[in-house]
Amino acid sequence: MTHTHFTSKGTAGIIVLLICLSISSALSAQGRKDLYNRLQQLQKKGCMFGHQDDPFYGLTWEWERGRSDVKETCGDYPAVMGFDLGGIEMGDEKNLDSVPFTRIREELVAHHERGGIVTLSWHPRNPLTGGTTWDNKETTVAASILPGGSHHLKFLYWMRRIRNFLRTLHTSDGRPVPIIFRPWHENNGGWFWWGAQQTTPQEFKALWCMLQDYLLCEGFDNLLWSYSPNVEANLTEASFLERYPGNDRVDLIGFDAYQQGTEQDFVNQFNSNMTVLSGYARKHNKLVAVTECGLRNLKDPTWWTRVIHPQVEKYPLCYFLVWRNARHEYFGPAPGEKNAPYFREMVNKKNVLMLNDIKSVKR
Ligand code: BMA
Repeated sequence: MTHTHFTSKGTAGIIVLLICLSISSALSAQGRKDLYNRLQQLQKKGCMFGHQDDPFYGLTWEWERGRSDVKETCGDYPAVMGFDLGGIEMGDEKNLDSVPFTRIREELVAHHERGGIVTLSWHPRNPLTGGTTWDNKETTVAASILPGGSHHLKFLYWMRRIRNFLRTLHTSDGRPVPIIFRPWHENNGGWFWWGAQQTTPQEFKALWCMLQDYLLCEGFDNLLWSYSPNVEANLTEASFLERYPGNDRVDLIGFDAYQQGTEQDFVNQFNSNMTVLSGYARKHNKLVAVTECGLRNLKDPTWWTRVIHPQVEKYPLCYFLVWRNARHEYFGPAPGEKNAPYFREMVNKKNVLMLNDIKSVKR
């Protein structure tokens, strides 16, 4: 009896697996490939500028439609816009930064339709404790949501909610929007519950695979997978690979790098880490980006032209994205700010790409 039970369960599992494999190979990930090719072409022209939450709020305004601090500073939208899914797993109406998901959908599709590139990150709550994404004390969270774990079923619901939202990200004629998808970011740090102090490399990779296999199985061939740890001291190819999910699972590699200490430390770390990443990318045909960066509140207004641009232009990067212009902290430009003329000078350079520079490169 028990034996029969196990056999039928096993058979069912194999059938599901075969169906999934045939679905994903039948789709042959065309959307993903097209986006990869477009990014590769664009990278030959220059490096795109990106901004998180660009159309939602700025230094002096909130939620008004049609506005953008970047556009109001230099006359053009950023080439790349970043949005965050944190909270979608709970069925919330707004993400962790109070942006309504309906508005995220609207702006993400609009940016794609005007010829821009979009990227999604995810700051999920802690599925074991119910705490925030930064609730980092427990080291058993990953194990609890992996298959066999006490909270696996709960996490399956969370992934279903992501799936349901991703399914709505299509153009008016029903075509899925190609998206740079960047889950489990800054995973080498210890501030998120999926960090290096909270998970073993095996657990982390299992987390990545669980989410990726689920979404592939659900038919998402429009996601380009981006792996982006934080910059770190003494990065080597071997240390980079410790938590890397594998070449067959990642299309774009990058890092998140904020200037928090001295300018010299930032520049040194940027270059030492980028040397490793771009070397690896060249050997394995991966795209490279600075997936997040910034200097909080642009304390040095010349940062754009004097610090970040000279680093970015040394490497074959497809984009660099600065974080959001929130009230309490901002990383992008805004009209009237001291940094605005330096920002304009930077985006006027031939090798920095804004929306108008990328529109003509096919979608
Ligand atoms: C952080 C800060 C937080 C924010 C989070 C997710 O870097 O900007 O205020 O909630 O990103 O966007």
